[in-house]
Amino acid sequence: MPNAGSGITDALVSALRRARSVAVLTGSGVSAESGVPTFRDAQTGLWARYEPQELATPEAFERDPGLVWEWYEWRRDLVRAAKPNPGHRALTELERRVPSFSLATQNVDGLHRRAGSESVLELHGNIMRSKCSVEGMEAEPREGDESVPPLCPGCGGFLRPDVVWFGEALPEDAFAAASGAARGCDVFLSAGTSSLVYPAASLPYEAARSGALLVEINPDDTPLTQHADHALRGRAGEVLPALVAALGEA
Ligand code: BV8
Repeated sequence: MPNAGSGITDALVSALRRARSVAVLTGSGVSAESGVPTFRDAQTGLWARYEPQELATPEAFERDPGLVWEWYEWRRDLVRAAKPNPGHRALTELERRVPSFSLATQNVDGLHRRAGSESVLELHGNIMRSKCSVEGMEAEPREGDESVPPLCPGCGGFLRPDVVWFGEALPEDAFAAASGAARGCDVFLSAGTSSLVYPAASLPYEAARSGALLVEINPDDTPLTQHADHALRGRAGEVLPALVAALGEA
């Protein structure tokens, strides 16, 4: 039995070895071991009195754009200081080994790409990019612009982080590609997510409905656990490398 502790069975390993197509959905739990707090653990220090879901909304930005911008600047500093962990790297290795691979992430930290993953679908955007809150196109502040938030060099409107806020639609292409991959995969891995935020959380169910083997990697239970064929208990930075290692030589 490769790694009984976390529930990695021979059946799972041989299914993964046979897989022609693997689709993955990740959440902030995968970045926790890189020092980027999960969404529910993010609110420490002066941000402790705010619910993330309250700040990550167009309404909050309308009400107090400076506060929201500062929150994202604080989170950007955490991401700048972070490095990909063995969980991120194991997914780049899996991508190399499987003929068709798709990695959809709810994370806005860009760590999958920094780990070398190529087919990354950023369902909720990327915190290190900014866009004009009026025109919507990607934009960076003018040199020396001290205003908070900084202003769009084009129209003078406020810049905002290029992320998807609650109540906003996901990028159509990325979500359509993630849905297609979920429907066409042999094995679907859900790693480090509480499976509570939609429509991303609908992807594992779409995969299961299409006959895929559903694998969840999380130290805790989620609403998805009861639907998983394999619920691997543990931290992504340990379980994902163990799973890829169990596949043996490429
Ligand atoms: C929309 C970017 C409509 C910003 C984010 C259906 C049912 C119910 C509600 C809804 C529904 N459909 C829509 C909704 C509303 C809402 C929603 O889902 N609300 C929830 C809270 C009930 N969805 C939306 O608003 C979406 N938009 O529906 O628009 C629309 C449609 C068309 C046209 C116009 C409008 C937009 C959702 C995206 C919001 N943006 N992020 C930012 O980051 O600031 S969501 C954000 O929160 C993250 O991206 C992520 O998606 C989510 C947090 O979840 P996780 O990543 O899973 O993190 P969490 O902290 O919750 O859990 C961590 C997990 O890791 C835990 O399980 C823990 O056990 C585990 N863990 C910890 N350590 C480790 C670990 N696992 C492994 N290893 C470890 N070491």
